Amino acid sequence: MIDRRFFTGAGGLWLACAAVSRRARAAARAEIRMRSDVDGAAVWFDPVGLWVEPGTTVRWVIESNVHTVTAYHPDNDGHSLRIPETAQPWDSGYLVNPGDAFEVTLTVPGVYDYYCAPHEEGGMVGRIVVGAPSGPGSRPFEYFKTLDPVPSWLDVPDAAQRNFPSIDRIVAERAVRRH
Ligand SMILES: [Cu+2]
Repeated sequence: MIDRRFFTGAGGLWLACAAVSRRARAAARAEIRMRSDVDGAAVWFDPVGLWVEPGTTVRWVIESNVHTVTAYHPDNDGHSLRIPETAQPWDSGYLVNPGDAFEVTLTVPGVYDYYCAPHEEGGMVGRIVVGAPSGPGSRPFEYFKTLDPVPSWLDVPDAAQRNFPSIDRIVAERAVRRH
């Protein structure tokens, strides 16, 4: 059931991209589900890695548990900058009911890393590549330690670092699922 739903979503994304190439700048859309196992011990974004065309509206939907969708950006509690410099940061706030959704339209090309505020330490993070990968999200997690002066941003927790799919894999596979 869950697998079928995922493949339906991926097919929809492919159709949306194909439509964009045929009709100039149609409204491309993609969906990411916010999931949990029964006892809440495991939580994740599905897919965890996604490639989209610039201008795509990405929609996150709660399937179970309570989550946020929050961009890695200093405006969000001092997190390190891991979205393009000129992109608008976002924070959904708490989404608590199944079916609750939040969406952003991503126009600036580059890599966007984001997290779920209550579950970041548990590794609930995701990565979206918009067009060609570039920007702070394409750099190593410690990149800001070499800036002068060094910003007092938060480190990305180890469990979170481990769960980001590589940019190469996202570009090659378009949608990467947690295994
Ligand atoms: Cu969460």
